[in-house]
Amino acid sequence: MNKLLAEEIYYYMVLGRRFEYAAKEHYMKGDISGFLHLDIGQEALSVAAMKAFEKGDVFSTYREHVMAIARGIEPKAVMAELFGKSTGVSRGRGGSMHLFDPSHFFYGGDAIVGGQIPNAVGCAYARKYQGTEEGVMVVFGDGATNGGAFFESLNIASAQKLPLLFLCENNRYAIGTEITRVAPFLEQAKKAKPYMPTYEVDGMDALAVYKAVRDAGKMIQEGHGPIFVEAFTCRYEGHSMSDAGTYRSPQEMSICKAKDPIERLKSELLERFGCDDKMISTLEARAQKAVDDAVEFAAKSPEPELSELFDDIFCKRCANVVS
Ligand SMILES: Cc1ncc(C[n+]2csc(CCOP(=O)(O)OP(=O)(O)O)c2C)c(N)n1
Ligand SMILES: [Mg+2]
Repeated sequence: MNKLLAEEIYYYMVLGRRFEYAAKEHYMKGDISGFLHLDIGQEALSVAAMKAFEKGDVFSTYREHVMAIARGIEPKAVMAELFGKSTGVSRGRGGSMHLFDPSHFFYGGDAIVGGQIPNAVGCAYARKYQGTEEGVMVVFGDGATNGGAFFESLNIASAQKLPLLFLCENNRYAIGTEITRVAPFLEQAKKAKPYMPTYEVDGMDALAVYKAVRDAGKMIQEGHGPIFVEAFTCRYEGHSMSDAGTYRSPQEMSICKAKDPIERLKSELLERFGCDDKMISTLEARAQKAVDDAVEFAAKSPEPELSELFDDIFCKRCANVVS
């Protein structure tokens, strides 16, 4: 890791957090509707994983705004998508959970918990068949590892030696259900162990995440078959905007926040990479400007045309669709 890359990761983490707070504010003002799942607290994982896996295909969860931005999708296009505007990355048709941009090899955002995992398996199979080297990364939560599709995916990815990096973001909760109430252990990598090599990493440590994902990415690209990386992290906000998060105690949250990934990387930049306070302020100001510009762009952008309502759907003027 060099200084420039560490600074870039810091920039995207600050941008990601401020973007999410802006999204929260505009949700409360009524500019954003539908579901909104914030990534606040999990930025080390979202940013460092994307930076470490720059070339291949990425499939992710619905908690993906920061991943999409770190992947290179313009914050303006992401915010406009949350606002449901025609300038959004999915042309205002997907919203928060369906940020989709093939030009950045980023295929969502999936509202179905774990739905992205078999999709990624299919993509990895195609990539192997085509003989491309980059491989595929799929990001999913701890809760998604309890679904059948997850186990089927481990099985076939392993049997076919697919170039697939399974990245589990274990924030210990599926909405309000603590993972150990519905799984026999905290470490979900144990489920993957019979099928492939597994690694655990501190998901609050951006530099550690970067290294783990980069090493795992190289291994899948060298043809060793799938790999499972589990990153332990913490979401600071409720599951979505409709969750007050009352199932977690103030003590639990303060232990979590004491490991804040942005503060941690900031200390590393200052102490290990020789950054000064001025550089940190410059990065933070740039990040804030990107967020302000994104909000302004989204607010001023037009709504999709009513005439486009039936575009991109299988059913044209169906009887059961109100037009
Ligand atoms: C197949 C399916 N079942 C249930 C839901 C409802 N649901 C939405 S999010 C969620 C929790 C998922 O938790 P996890 O996979 O740990 O991801 P996190 O929200 O923690 O990032 C559930 C059960 C859904 N969207 N899809
Ligand atoms: Mg979870």
